Amino acid sequence: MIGLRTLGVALMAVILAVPLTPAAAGADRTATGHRAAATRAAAATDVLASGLSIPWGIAALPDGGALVTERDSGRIWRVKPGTRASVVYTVTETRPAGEGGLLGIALSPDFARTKAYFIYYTTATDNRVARVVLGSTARPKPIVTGIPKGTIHNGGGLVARSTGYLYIGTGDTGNRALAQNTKSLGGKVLKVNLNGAAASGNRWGRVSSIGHRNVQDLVFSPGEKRLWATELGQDTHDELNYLVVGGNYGWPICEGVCHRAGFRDPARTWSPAQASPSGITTVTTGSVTRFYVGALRGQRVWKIAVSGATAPSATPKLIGTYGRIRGVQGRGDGSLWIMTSNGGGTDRVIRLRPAP
Ligand SMILES: [Ca+2]
Repeated sequence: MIGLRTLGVALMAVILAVPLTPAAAGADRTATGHRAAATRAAAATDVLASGLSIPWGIAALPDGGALVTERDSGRIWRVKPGTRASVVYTVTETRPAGEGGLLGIALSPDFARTKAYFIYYTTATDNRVARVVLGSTARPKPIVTGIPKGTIHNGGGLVARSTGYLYIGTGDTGNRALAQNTKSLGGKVLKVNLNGAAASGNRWGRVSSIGHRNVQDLVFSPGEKRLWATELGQDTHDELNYLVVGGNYGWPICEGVCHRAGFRDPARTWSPAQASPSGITTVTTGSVTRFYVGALRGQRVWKIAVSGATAPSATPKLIGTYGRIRGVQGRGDGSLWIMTSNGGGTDRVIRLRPAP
């Protein structure tokens, strides 16, 4: 009996050991471990800065940080994971009122050498774009002045192209006739050289495209192949537009998709309740790029598949999770930074890793 029992124990040990051979057990544990890590990563959110009020523009810095503008205070914050956010500059000549104030920000294409960046802000007399050097206390050097200002529809988006152009999104300031007036800088996308002079190829001086109501932000697709912009519509149609030089985007004659000769239809529209789209960015993971748009009234982030000049699908993410969302910034590590826009010193810069 003892011998049989010993044999039985030995057999049981063999049976138990079969699935636990070192190779099989190791592979199993590794796979499970990866799944667990992926699950944790999907839920990873880090508050990178808090206590802000209406952060508006964000520009990624090459060191993994970012510059963030605060609309009403005129402050520019440096935000970086693992460090405390700090004010690096204050735009004292901005005069915030309504939707005006310190708005967009973009690094100059020669930032690595010059540490220069551009800001869009409202003054006592206009909206303007100026050049600032990180680390310098010198006053902003204006490169484009005379963009119409108002208490609403001040535009404010900026994006630079590596080949030396700056694109500027403006608004109609509530005076809708400006959008079709090619002599006004309001309700337009401007394309200028880094010194503010009109870029070659524009049809109307600094004006690249017309018929915009209130351009919020701009972003290039990977490889700078195409330029995209978010635009706030009136009552029915917010827009995602693929921009071309010389294009007429319809406002105020046409809002949303009109199928009308001479006007460019948006690639995508939303109702303002679902969207009120503001910041736009891209996140590339492997060979796949997705666009992300922060929604103010919609209190969400839209994840958008873009194919060529079309945007075939859009998926809402984070509905209601953080309140109003304005600035968004994709990062090379596959994460997405978002900025809330709830006001009262409650706003945050949050990293979602990976992008939702
Ligand atoms: Ca339009």
